[in-house]
Amino acid sequence: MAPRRSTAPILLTGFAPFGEAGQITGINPSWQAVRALQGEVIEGHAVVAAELPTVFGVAADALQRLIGQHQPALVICLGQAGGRKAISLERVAVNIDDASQPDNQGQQPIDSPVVVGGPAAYFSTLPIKAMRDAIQAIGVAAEISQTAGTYVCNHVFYRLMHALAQDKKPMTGQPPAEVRGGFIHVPYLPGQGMPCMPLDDMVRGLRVAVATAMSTSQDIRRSGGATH
Ligand code: PCA
Repeated sequence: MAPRRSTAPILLTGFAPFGEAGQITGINPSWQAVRALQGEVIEGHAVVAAELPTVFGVAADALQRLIGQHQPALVICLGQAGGRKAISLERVAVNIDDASQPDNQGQQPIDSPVVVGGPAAYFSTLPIKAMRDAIQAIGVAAEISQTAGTYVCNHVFYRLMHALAQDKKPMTGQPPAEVRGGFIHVPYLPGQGMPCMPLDDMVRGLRVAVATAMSTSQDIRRSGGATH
């Protein structure tokens, strides 16, 4: 039986190391950060942390299985974004795979849809502005990002939002549970490359972001846009 909503866990995922930075250090900061919160109770909900393979298709299938298994109240997937200097709250997932490098199984899709016939894009259903402000308020760098790229992170983000959108369709006659979902990119850890952010800052930022997602029903309206 599915757990009651009030006790449903928070599902957080990170990715396996990939690419040059991953091969050199054997680390993906997204997994390090979510692993640190495994078992912690935030706003009355226990965190379940899981590592996804950095592989098109396989990662999204694994995520869908985890959602079915845990029936979470909230799902946030995280990934590494080398070159960024702040915790990035992603606004939108696009229906395109366009890989600039092979994934961990050597796949390199170019200009193919994530879901054939799916909508062009899905917006995050997280209160990203409130989350950004809450992270900044504890002194950790945070920003709104207008693109999660077109690699495995965007792929998983899109499949997450697609799955949650499908779940909303009434199939049982029961009122559908509104499960929020979204994606956060994190910078390199020290030693992986520059710019970087200490793990402790990432974990503190993530903790407050998750708490804000659980406690904020209506996002705030303050600009998160770039000027170009
Ligand atoms: N970052 C990659 C995939 C896995 C990860 O951690 C991305 O941004 O697509």
